[in-house]
Amino acid sequence: MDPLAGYRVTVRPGLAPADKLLFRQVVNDCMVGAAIAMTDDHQAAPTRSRSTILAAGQYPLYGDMMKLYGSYTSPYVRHCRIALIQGKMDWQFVEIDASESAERSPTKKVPFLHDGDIRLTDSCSILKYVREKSARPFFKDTHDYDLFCMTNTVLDTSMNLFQLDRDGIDLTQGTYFDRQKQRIESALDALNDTVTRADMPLTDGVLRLACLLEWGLFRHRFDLDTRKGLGQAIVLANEEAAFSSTAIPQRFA
Ligand SMILES: N[C@@H](CCC(=O)N[C@@H](CS)C(=O)NCC(=O)O)C(=O)O
Repeated sequence: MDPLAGYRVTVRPGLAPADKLLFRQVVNDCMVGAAIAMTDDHQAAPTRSRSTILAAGQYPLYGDMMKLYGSYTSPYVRHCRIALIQGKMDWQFVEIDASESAERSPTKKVPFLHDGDIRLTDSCSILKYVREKSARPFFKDTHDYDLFCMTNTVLDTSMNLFQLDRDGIDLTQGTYFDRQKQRIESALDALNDTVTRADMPLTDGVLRLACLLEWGLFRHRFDLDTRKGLGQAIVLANEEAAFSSTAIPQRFA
């Protein structure tokens, strides 16, 4: 008889049907001996085999676990992953594509987070939730918050132009497109000398900036050749393991 048969598994009351389904699939996988991921670093997720789980007397209650939905390329999702890793939270990363996010989130964007009955639809609210839950500060001061806001403006603008570009829209036509491009360049110039070693350990403002910069370089949205301060900000950010371990995997290049 399978040693897991009859194992008592409790599911939180009010669990969403989709989560119940996922939970059942994981239990079934476990019963037939599939390896399952159990780590807070989901990028390099090692797996534990069923025999290891049985030997350790552990059974993962995935259905109850906090879930972050998103992609490995999104800078917004990356910032949330960093906060979850830094907070040593018990969580699971669920990789989804644009059609799934369009179905599962009212904003049709990633990230979104499910934790029991809690549903969050934006990286900002997710960060606040995770920082509070892990008793870590969210923004050192007003200056740090402004750094985050300005970075977010560049990020949202760059992301919109990136998506329009991908759809084949001609971005050379239109004064509003010009204004968007100027906004990115002038804000990057302003951000160039904002980050120094004094900002270590990394604040959420600096983390946001570093997530934007690595994404922008990855997607060839801007270059930093004349912005040495921003290059230095990336170097500083990579001293933090939670940042370097969440880099955009090369398989997406
Ligand atoms: N304000 C949102 C922005 C998130 C966002 O723009 N996510 C992108 C992926 S990097 C997305 O889902 N875009 C899909 C779309 O715009 O349709 C947040 O901070 O979470």
